[in-house]
Amino acid sequence: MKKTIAVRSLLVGAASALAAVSLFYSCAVPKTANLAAGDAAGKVYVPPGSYDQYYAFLSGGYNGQIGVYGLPSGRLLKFVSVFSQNPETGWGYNEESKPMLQTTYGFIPWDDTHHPELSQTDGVPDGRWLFINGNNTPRVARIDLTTFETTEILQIPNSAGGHASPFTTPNTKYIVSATRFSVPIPNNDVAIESYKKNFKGTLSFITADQPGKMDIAFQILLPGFNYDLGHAGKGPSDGWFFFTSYNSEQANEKLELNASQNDKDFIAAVNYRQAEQCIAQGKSRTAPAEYFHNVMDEKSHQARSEKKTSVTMLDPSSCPGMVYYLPTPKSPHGVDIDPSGEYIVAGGKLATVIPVHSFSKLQKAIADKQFDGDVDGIPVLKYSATIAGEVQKPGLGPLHTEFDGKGNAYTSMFISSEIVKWKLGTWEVLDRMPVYYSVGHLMIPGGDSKKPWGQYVLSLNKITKDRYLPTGPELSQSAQLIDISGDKMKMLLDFPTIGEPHYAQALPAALIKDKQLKYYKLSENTNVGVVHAEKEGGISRNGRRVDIKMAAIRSHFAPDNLEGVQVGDTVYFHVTNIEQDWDIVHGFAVLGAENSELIIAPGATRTLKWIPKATGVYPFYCTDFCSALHQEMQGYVRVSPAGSNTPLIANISKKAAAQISKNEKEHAQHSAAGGGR
Ligand code: K7E
Ligand code: CUA
Repeated sequence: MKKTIAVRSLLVGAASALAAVSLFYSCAVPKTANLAAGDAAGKVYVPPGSYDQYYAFLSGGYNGQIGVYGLPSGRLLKFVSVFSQNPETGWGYNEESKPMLQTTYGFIPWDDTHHPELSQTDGVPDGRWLFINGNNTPRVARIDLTTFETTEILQIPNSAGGHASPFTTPNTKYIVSATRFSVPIPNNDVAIESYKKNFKGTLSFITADQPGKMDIAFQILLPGFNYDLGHAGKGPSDGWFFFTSYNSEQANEKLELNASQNDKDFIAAVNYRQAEQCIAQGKSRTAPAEYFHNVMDEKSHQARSEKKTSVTMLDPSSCPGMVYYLPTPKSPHGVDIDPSGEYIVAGGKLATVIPVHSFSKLQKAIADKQFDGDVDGIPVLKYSATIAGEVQKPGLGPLHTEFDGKGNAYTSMFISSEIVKWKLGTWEVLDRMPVYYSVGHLMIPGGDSKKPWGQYVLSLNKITKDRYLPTGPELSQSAQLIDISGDKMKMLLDFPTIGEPHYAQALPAALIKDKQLKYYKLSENTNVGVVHAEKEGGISRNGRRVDIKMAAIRSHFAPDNLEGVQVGDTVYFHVTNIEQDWDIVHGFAVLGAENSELIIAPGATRTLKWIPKATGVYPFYCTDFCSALHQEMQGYVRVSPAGSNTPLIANISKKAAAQISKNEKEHAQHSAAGGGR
């Protein structure tokens, strides 16, 4: 709890720098500075009909989704619905996907996503899956990169603020999640003042290499700091994971001031192989923990939720050699490991340098017991024993670092709004590029992996102020594409993003472009409401529940006229798109429905729940312009009073129905089989 003058003046310095930058925004910026001389347009131009070179996956931040953009053009290709309901796709509205958003807090239709992370093989993005974290209700999700659909969501128990997540180990054995907010574990009713005594942090290691089977492999219980970001070691540091923390002061109020007192906070260096060994030796315990695991079944297109009730918990005191603390200035944010696996780069939000630890020095410091005390039994290593170097005068507010694979590092500077290029090993600053404005993360395709594709860096900016046509008080965030193929950075392109792109990942399009699923096989569809052909459509009643099975095909629904529904029934429209053709998508919307439409990929089934409240005739129609006769793709459902005797009819006029029932009677009399519908 020391309050030094130096700390104060640094804080004031940062604050006044912030004010200066704010002023800077509104007037003096030469808006076309540092453009690649004349040829920038040509470098990002992707002619009509041609493909972008990279897929980039940008977190949507507080919209809870992922935006997929092409690079270098910056064209938006798709939104992947993850933790948020999305009316554009029906995600979280249709009955099939609702269980994906189930948590111990109930059905949560929203989250705040921060960090997309590609799966890796031998430390290189492999194009199998993309993971992303839910920050508010701690969760991790898996997105299948053949369908660009979320297929699995795991809730993280004993956690609050799943921010340091879901960074992967080099072969995707584990992804991780750490508590940003320490909380009582298990959470319970205690005085907030008892923070230092009762609040703890957890690090979760999540098995990730088997689709449909994500689970908490183990959790590590740590002192009650704020755990912020993480990255796995690779090469020589493979088997280790590094997490930044701030608030080593363990303040529980006015953190802005009270968590900025200590000159250094910590990076937690975790030997997860040691953790595995301790578990094998029976040194862990089973702790109660409630959490949901939700999986979308590929064949039935139906998500299922399973509630789990315990986790494997490791206490550092019962597993010596598992966790060490590396003192690191000053409320560090990002921690990034260079492609060789030797350097551990921290971003100290309020630091005046970029500190870089050395993994080999870390190993030696542990062997030589170069400790500087401990925190709750966790050894603290001497700063001088692990530090490899400091980048001097890098700029203000270093947050995150990516690498180009050619020995250079690029660090985002939030306060001074720039990207700074520096050299690994000599720590000298090589170049600076102003960005507009207040960059958070930055991203080089593969830039956190063993083999970066070091052609571009994308600056992910928080504030756009005067950069675009103004749109009221709230403006978009933005991305800026910078060419890093030469000695000097060249600004190429500026494009707005939907949502706040905290972090992003990208890979060469060639890795996944030809693996895309074009349609779901109808013959393999096992949804309870599926129809494989038009003639299987129909309506049935079971008490107050009515199930309508429908086929959608250019350009009609079958059946398309429905009667016998009553006010207060619970009606399920199960609509199957029976097309077996790429990109022929149908929609379904019914007048009076209280949630979204359905959007149905070829070969898939989606179900809309509807409780009609008043009698009448309600039209429904296809919402996705699918053919020249798309406007003809419609139908009606008649709603009669509760208890009425309107017969159940699907697609059949009364006259025809009467004729059919007459025929059926005759058939029955002749002991022949009746015609189905
Ligand atoms: Cu720096 Cu959430 Cu990764 Cu945003 S975090 S910037
Ligand atoms: Cu089907 Cu429009």
